[in-house]
Parts: sequence; C-alpha cells; structure tokens
Amino acid sequence: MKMHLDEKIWLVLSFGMIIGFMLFTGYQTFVLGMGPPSHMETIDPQKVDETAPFDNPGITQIGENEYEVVMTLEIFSFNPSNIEIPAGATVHFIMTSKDVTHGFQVAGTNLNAMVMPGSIQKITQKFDTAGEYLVLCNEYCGIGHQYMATTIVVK
Ligand SMILES: [Cu+2]
Repeated sequence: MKMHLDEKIWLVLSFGMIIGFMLFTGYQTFVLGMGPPSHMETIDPQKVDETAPFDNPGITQIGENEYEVVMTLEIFSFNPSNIEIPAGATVHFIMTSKDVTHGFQVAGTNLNAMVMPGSIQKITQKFDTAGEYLVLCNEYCGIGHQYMATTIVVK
C-alpha cells in the first residue's frame, strides 16, 4: 500500500497529539498530584445510615466560627437542609450519596461538587457575605431532580 506524504504527516501529527495529551494528563495526575479529589475515601452506599459520621448528619461547631456539615444526599433531598451559619464561618462539608450521583452547587460561591454513591466528598468554603444561598443538585438524578434544592442562610 502506497501512502502519500500528506497522509503520513497527518497520521504522525494525530497520534503524536494523542500521546502528548496522555503524557500531559498523566504528568498532572501522578507527578503534580492534580487528580480529582473524589474516590479518596469510600463507603458502602447501602450502609450509609449505619456508617459514621453519616449515621448522624447535621451541623457541628468545631472551632471559633468553624463548622462541619455532615450531609447525605438522596433523591430528591439534602440532609440536613436549610443550614444556618453566622457570617464569616468556615464550613467543611462532608458528603455522600445514598443512591445515585447528585451535585452540590451553591449559587454565588465557587462550591460545586459531584457527590457519588460509594465515595465521600469533602469540600470547604468560607461564607463571608450574609445572605441566603441557593443550593442546587446539578447532576440529573431522576424525575424530581428539579425539586432538589435547599438553602444555606448566612446571618
Ligand atoms: Cu440530585
């Protein structure tokens, strides 16, 4: 089979790009440690209610204006919902899903996490500005997905 020079050039270029992207992504993940933070801690999604700390979801004050929120997500709710915290509070969210993949997005902040069954998701945010923040599930999770919302009230 005879191959034109142009074809050879395109072949080398396209395979070179694929190899280049794989090397770049691999370097970021394994050398720079920039891999996604999920899957670092796992949990049996069928035993969330019996597994600490998710057997007791809620808000705990762990320091001066520092809070820990242990949260479970399921179709179509956040537990706890309607969280209230004082302004300036640093909040550590520890979350998992009891059924399907959900999202945890807080409008007006950079908080945006995927919460998957079997994985424990941890994310921290400081709430400086008082107000009512809308919390949304941004992963389509079923027929009632559009009703899956709650609020964080910063006083
Ligand atoms: Cu959802």
